[in-house]
Amino acid sequence: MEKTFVMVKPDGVQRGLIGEIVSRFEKKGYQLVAAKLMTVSRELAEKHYAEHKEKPFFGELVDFITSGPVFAMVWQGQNVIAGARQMMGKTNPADAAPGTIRGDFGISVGMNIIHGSDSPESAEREINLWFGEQELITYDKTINKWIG
Ligand code: FUP
Repeated sequence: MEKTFVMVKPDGVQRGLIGEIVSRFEKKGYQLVAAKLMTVSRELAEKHYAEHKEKPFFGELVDFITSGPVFAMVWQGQNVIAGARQMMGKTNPADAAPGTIRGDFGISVGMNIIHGSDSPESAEREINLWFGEQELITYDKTINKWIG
């Protein structure tokens, strides 16, 4: 089953949006496979954003993502990589449609609340960068063994 890496950025954590974001992914029907609240080292930030190394905003990007805790997650489901991107909305919240996470809660392109992998290759790279294999939990959410 397809997996993707999703992260609530420091602005989303500070604004109390972790629950809202997790809730939207749960209600959509995706399955949470891993999650952790963590601070990000410059080394990890630079690796994560390596494709933007030459961009003028690279320094600000690394400063921002290391400025406070992030909530890193792995979500699983059919077509979850593209589906998560749709739920997030366009990179610049000014262009993101209402109903998307960035469209509903974001204002600036630098602080746009959430990250999600943009392709199967990025998803694999980012999941391996942010999580150890033992942190990914496999469970069957169709079995109701905890209730009734
Ligand atoms: P996304 O995949 O939607 O997160 O967007 P990108 O990979 O293109 O950009 C990564 C991050 O760089 C964005 F979340 C915000 C930041 N960014 C800027 O700060 N300025 C820009 O002009 C473009 C992106």
